[in-house]
Amino acid sequence: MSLRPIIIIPDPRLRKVARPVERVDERVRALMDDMLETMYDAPGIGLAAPQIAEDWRVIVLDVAKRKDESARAEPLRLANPEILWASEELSSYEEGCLSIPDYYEEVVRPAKVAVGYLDREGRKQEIEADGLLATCLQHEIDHLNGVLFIDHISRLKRARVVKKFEKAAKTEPPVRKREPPLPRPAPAAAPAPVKGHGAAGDL
Ligand code: K1U
Ligand code: ZN
Repeated sequence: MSLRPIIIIPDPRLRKVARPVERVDERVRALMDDMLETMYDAPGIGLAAPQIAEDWRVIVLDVAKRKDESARAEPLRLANPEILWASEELSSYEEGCLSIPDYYEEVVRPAKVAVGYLDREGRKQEIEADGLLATCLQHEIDHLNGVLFIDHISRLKRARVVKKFEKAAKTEPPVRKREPPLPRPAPAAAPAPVKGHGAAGDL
């Protein structure tokens, strides 16, 4: 498994319609595993293959850790996901996107969905979702069609955020900036003996 760089807007690869997977083979499984590792590391609750510049209809999700970091991982790996049904009832959620770092906005989408897909073994599956999982599935499937969550917000807000990232792209490399790792604590060294302050029992 390996960590992959996440591309950010205005990278044109985020606007392409991704190719369907013909067969879930070892290469697709390796891609799914790389994507999960990259998503957990980001950290995020979902990731679509185009976000790591892979032109395949593959998404991964794990919404279990959204509220509770210590919750057990519940990874989902989906190839060729398709929305089979969406509720008329709508819900609003403040969404973010790893390809649009540090920008959050309310998005209104169907509250419940049924999604068909191929799992890690290439078996046909169906999942019914509501709440955050329904939101995240729709966000990730949008990525496979070159659609970003900012396409669901007002034209004015979208123009503002796109302009900001276009300006940054002229001066910075087009991958998501990562926080530098925290400095490791220095290995505990034996305290130097202080003359005249020896505790009772010192040799
Ligand atoms: O597709 C992506 O860019 C991932 C995105 C998924 C998503 C988030 C919120 C609503 C719908 C879809 C993210 O994961 S953004 C980061 C995020 O939500 C998060 C960050 C830290 C801890 C937990 C979640
Ligand atoms: Zn996204």
